[in-house]
Amino acid sequence: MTEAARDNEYDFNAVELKWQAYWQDHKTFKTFDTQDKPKFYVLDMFPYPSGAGLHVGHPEGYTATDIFCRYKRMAGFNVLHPMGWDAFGLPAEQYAIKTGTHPAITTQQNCNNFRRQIMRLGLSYDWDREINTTDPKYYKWTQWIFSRLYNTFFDERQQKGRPISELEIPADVAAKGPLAIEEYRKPFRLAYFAEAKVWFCDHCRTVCANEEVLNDGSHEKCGTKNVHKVGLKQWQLRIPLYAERLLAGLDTLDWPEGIKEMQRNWIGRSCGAEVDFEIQGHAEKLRVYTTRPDTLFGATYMVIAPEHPLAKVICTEAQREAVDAYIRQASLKSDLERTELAKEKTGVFSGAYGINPVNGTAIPIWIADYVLTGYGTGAIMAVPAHDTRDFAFAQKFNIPVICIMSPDVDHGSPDDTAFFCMSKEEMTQGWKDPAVRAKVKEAVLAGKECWTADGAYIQSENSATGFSVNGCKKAEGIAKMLGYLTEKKIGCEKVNYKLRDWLFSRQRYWGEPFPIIHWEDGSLSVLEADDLPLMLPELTAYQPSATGESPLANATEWLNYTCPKTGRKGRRETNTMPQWAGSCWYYLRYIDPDNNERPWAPEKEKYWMPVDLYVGGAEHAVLHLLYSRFWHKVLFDLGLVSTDEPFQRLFNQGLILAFAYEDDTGSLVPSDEMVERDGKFFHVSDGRELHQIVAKMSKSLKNVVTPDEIVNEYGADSLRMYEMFMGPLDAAKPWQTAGVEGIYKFIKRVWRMIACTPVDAIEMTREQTRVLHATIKKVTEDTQGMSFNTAISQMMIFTNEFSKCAVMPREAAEKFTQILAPYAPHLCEELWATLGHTETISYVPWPTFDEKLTVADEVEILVQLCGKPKVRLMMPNGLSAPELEKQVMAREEVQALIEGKTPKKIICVPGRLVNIIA
Ligand code: ANZ
Repeated sequence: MTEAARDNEYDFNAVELKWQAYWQDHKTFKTFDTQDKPKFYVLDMFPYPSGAGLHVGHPEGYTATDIFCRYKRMAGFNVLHPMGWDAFGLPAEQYAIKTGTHPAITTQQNCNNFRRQIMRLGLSYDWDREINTTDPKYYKWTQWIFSRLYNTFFDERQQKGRPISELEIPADVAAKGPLAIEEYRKPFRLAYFAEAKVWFCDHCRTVCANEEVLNDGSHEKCGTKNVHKVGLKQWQLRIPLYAERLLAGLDTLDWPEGIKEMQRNWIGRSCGAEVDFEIQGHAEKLRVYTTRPDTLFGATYMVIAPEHPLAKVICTEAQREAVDAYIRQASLKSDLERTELAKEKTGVFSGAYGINPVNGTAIPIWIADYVLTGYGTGAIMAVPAHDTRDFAFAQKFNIPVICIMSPDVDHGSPDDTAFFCMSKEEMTQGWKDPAVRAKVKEAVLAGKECWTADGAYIQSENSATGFSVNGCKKAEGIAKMLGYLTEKKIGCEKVNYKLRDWLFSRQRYWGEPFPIIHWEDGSLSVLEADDLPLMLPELTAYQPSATGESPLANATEWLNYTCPKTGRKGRRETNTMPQWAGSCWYYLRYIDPDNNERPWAPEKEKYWMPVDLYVGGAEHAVLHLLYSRFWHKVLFDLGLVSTDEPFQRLFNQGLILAFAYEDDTGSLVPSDEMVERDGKFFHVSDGRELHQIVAKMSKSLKNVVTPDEIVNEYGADSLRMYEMFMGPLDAAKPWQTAGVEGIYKFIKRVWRMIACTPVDAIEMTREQTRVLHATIKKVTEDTQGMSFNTAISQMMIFTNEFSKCAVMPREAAEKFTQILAPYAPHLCEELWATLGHTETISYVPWPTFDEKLTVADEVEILVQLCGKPKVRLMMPNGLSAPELEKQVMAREEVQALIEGKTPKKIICVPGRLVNIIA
């Protein structure tokens, strides 16, 4: 018996530090690339090591993966479980601007602090595989992958990325020599450098990706609304070329359905048609993109985006001044201000007319900013009778509305029942009323309402050509119209995506330098592996310039480059890569972190990939997870990885929230200004009553809990188990320090039950055997299914049963210690040692259970009279419904209950209840 055991009190601090030292000294969790065991790769989303250190949200996901890994090791798997740092990023750079401390120094300090905190939680990472995205040995390969992207084109026919050297060059281009060939390749490369209208944040002085500008027009990183579009030369990645593959791949993944749906929406596949309209008096045609070619007969005007190249060409002299003013005005607005946030539609008539290709009618061409330049062709045909945006515009500018679809009000469910002609009451429940539906139908037919649902076409016929869709329903109409347009060569089917090219450069210092040289003649070269890494130069001033040039422009010596072989002069790229770059492939580097010849060895990649379980926050649903899937697919096409998808199973842990307090006006009050009396909450200074709400942890609300304080008070095992016991892993749940206390008591109870009670190889009672086997079964199944909270509940049931023992049966003590080990590893290592073992418990085979022994001899049956609970009876387990009825009805207590009468009906639920209807 150890010293701790003798005095009955569990000294968690001594035990935890002892085993952490043991694991470190013995490299207990070092992973070898052996192939004699099945592999299992468990990945955590690696953290950005912020100056604030870990918060209690981090250990939630890390503990979950740790339990899973520890379970898998005991179940006989070779487990890869690594950790590292996503350490490029703004905060270290901003700190450098303020204090002059180099970001590498701050980053190092923060990483050390994070590592210390994580190690103190007993997480079983293989620390020999630790990576850091800011380490030149790491970013060498980030640069190398970028150069692969640069040197790859997408073969549409094969739907596959291929080396640019394999791109077929037309003979006339080839004849003009290398410069012409290079020019020809440019638009095919997956990475390209070109002037682009990009989001620029004045506050952060950097461009940002579309994805980083939130729906309310603010910058995700800083929260300010100082973002607007500017024209800058930027690196971009052609991710939309992989849209189909990114969509198709989702169907093969074991991911939360919600995340897959978010990715599908983000990719935004839209299936429609492009149609050409002639422009009166001009040779050019105006091409539009539409998802409803079937509504062509109802097009009463057209719209082009203010940036459309034809805007200034087709505009008449009379309209020129108004058009120019409008274009200028529109250029100051963001896409969001032009669409979702716009209260009213704006626009200006160009003076020109388009010719509707199906009936020859001339329709006015307007310039309006609700049509965006980056989507489709930047031009539309407008059908106000059947598109709500067009309807609003037509109303405002008095443009005719021609209904071409008689609405099917009885079957078609309108997505929007708020019709102008309906009263408020009718809107809430009136659609059921046939009179209301008839009223709406009449208004739609008269062009006074917009109808977007199905119906039958009317006024959709050209008597001259004989073409008609009249009478058809929507699906048939679309097919028929597409056939006609294709045959007449007026239009064709077309698929569009909302997904845009990925803006891949930032005007910052603390990021990966691009492995690029811009030569004096305007051409560029990418550095190859031998010249990598291209190190970040040392700087003393990290402030980006207001003009949008990165701080790297100040590193004169680094900046100017002369080729040692040719003497050719050039300049290095001053942009750096965005923080997403390092996290796009880190899971591959863990596989072979010290390889200096290659990013990873192919045979190791083949053994470990794909990641079997990836756990992290749902906030990465579209950005990181889409970007890394894209890189992975390119690497797959180039034969560098062996799987098409990187992450087979994804699990999102829920947010850990905290209680917060607000007064009657809804304003929030910091936790330290609240006092609790009799379950109510009051303001300390003026006594006004406050209401408890659940909110995110935040510094300003003074409700942040750090793992360090919990570990000091209760130990790492308590923190781990409490976080898993709070509720289902994927649910959001509020932190309650009082809850840790309960788990702490459980841990001490387990300690007393095994370490402070004599343990002997005695026989277990029938009930003890059942509890043991039922516990192993439940914990095995729940651990596998990541239902850690219910596994813990079962272990509490076990402890209730076995704490009664004066002598603890050895079999129960050992097996229980094994199944608790993934959850409370320090405690269980110590218990395992007190049970006389000399090796770590980490690789002891997981105990098995006998299904037959998990069921009880007897079960409690609830007897109800007309649904009201009356008595509980112990009955043999496993009775069928008729057997159960017979035995229950034979009991005296039951006969007394029904006073000897014959019941009308008896409902039996085997193993649970009998309800007697008397
Ligand atoms: C005529 C029409 C009739 C349309 C109708 C819709 C309903 P999604 O699903 O988003 O792809 N559109 C096309 N290009 C646009 C642009 N650059 N800016 C703004 N709107 C644009 O929607 C495609 C539809 O949005 C297209 O189909 C077009 O309007 C409009 F009853 O054409 B539709």
